[in-house]
Amino acid sequence: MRTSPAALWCLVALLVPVAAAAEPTQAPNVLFILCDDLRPDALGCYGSKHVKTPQIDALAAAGVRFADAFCTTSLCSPSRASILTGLSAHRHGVRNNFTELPAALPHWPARLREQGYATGYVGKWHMGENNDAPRPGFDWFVSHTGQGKYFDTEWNVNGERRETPQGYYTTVVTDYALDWLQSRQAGQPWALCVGQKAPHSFYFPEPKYEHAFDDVRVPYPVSAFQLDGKPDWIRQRLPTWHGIYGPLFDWRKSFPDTSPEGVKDFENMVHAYWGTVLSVDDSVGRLVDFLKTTGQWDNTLIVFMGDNGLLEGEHGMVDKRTMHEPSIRIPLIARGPGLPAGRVVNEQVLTADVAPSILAACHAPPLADIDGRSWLGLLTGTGAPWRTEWLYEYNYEKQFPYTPNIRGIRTDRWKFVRYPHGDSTPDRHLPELYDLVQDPGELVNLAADPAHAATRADLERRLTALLAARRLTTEADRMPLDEGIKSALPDQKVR
Ligand SMILES: [Ca+2]
Repeated sequence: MRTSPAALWCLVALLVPVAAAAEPTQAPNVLFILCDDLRPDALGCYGSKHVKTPQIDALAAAGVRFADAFCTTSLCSPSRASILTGLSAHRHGVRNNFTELPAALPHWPARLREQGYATGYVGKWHMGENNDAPRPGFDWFVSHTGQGKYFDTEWNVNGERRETPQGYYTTVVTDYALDWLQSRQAGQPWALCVGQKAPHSFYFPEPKYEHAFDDVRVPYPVSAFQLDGKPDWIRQRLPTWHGIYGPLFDWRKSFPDTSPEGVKDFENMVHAYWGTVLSVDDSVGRLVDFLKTTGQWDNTLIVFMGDNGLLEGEHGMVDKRTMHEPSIRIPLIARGPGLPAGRVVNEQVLTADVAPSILAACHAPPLADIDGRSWLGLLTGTGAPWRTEWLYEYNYEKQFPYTPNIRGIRTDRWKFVRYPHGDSTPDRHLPELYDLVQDPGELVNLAADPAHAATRADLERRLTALLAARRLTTEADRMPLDEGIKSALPDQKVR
């Protein structure tokens, strides 16, 4: 049967209002959940064989899962500042874990507050080690100093009182979040940030999950024993605070331990890390239940993510900071009005993209002159061409002398990593070059391979151009002097 042009026009006319009605007409609420040091592969929806996370998996199924999401500095405070402001570390200035987020910097919750949102932050803030006072941009701010504790943390409740509710951090932070959500006024949109401590070290699961993985064997990864051709500092890191033969965040009492039997300490550490994630999944379930039972599920944007990745034995390392894949990969899931369901995005998205994306989803004015881009266009196929390369930066920390300065570039296929000395003199560490398509585990460093000299030269040039575009010439790119990898343990107060 043929359809006449007029009939087609009528059909289009009928469809247009339906399509328009699908667009959200009222400002969506925002529930933002930030985990600390969460590896994507510690979640079921990112392929974990052992960690069951049905609540988080359900969010991914109902929304968008970003398969290639990255932090641009793999460290808590710099990454958190990028997520809030849309800026890279060299621009927001939070370049270590002891720097306050500059109060004058615009960030996405503050922008939503200007648009009439009620804004709340509960949980780990961790920009400004000893300051638990309320920060600008939030109507309600409940946090603590430093890392907080898995049990019985002392909280500063909105600058009004300090209290120490007994119990497990993940449960307590969810209780606070639900208290605030229950007190919302009908008709006013809200944005709530929930800063989870989990699964950050030192890993203490909730008692009911202490033995959840007793039957799972966890060997050291293959890459821990394939360090030939890698820069020397990687071998030097092995027995330190951030190496697999070191104390493993107290899971090993006698160290360094290079014995094969020492893997049992490593296995216990990973089990505990996974255990803390199970409680995060329970927390997500409670928050989602609340939204559904109060009729707010359909009009709430939920963004669930981690602040940085984590090495779990890869290349002989624990902790993060480096530019290797497990250190820079983060989980990122977004679900809400106007977003597709069951979509997996493979473009490289960054921590700095979160702020512009949330603001765009809320139809709020964008933050000016930022480094990140909204990924909403990626979801609808209407955006401009997406980035194909980006800059990674990390600055040597005297308090944690286990990782050199890093300036690196990651393209869709290649990764090139330089380790500047910090005084504009030529690099003293061998760089790293990986073909991420042929070698996703980064086992073979191609930096010194003559067959890849042209690729290395091209990536060096592109990295220099990325830096220069941000006015980070060799002379202008200030960073600490690399004092080398050291065996000393970090100060107890900052671990
Ligand atoms: Ca972190």
